[in-house]
Amino acid sequence: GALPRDLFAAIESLKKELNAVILAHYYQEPDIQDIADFIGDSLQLANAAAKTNADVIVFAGVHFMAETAKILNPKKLVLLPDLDAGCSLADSCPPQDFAEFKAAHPGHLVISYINCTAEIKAMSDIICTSSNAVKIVQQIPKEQPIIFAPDRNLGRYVMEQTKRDLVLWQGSCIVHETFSEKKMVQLKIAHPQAEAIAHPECETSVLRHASFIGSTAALLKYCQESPTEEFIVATEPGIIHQMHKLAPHKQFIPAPPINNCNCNECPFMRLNTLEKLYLAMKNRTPEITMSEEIRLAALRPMQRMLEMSV
Ligand code: CIZ
Ligand code: SF4
Repeated sequence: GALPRDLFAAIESLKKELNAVILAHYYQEPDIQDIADFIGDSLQLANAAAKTNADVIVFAGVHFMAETAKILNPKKLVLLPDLDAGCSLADSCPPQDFAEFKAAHPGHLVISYINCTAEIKAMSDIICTSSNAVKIVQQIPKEQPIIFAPDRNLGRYVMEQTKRDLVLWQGSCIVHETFSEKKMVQLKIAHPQAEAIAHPECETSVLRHASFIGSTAALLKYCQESPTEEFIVATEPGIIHQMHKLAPHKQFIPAPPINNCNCNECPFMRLNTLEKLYLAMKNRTPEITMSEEIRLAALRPMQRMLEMSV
């Protein structure tokens, strides 16, 4: 059928009817961020999902994040506006291959970045995020060998920060690997007052030009608190919408990708649209489901992260 003229109003009314909460990631398009009840990075959204009293969680993010919400809320209906909103990083770690990798490294503790599927979480000992990865690795005894999955860039960054050797699964994010070192340097020359900031999923060649490296939440906080007026931002540019809101007088320049494309936008995140979000709520589908066996196995390393992060 035809879409309502005012999608914002229609979504608000469905929200009341379903007792739903809309959680949106910083990389979602601005309209979706503006209608959300809560905006955050994957960990903040997982925490919001764990605390909500709503009956329905509308998850405007990618599949592994909605799965994380379901792991924490088995009784709730978790809707994802577009089921094809996957993640190149999560997909770079297929469960069967990872099982073989684990078997080839007996005695290793498996620490996985939250950007992975429920199956990979279920094969892990501890989950981490880009905010707590360094702190979690530092709590593991030095003699304990560790596999770190799936992001090799975050893994390499954690190795540098902790001075520990980690066995890295060679996965990566197509978005964070598109930033061009050369263009970043040119941009810094053109904007000598600007400070470059980056997410640790970026490659070393980009990270070395950043004066601050952190999770999306840490980057947002940094822009607000730093006296700098101008920033070059090396992560998905959706986050700049919140940067503008938190520091309206400052300038934010998206770090340039290798080609003249908008390929620094996450194509998976951007599959979600306001229309699809409305339709998901109206039709109560597509919904995230998983077996109870996988859910419980994936929950255990998530709980371990929460215990280790206090
Ligand atoms: O690259 C991503 O998907 C990130 C940084 C997610 C998150 O919220 O940490
Ligand atoms: Fe996955 Fe990268 Fe997109 Fe994040 S930005 S959802 S890691 S593909």
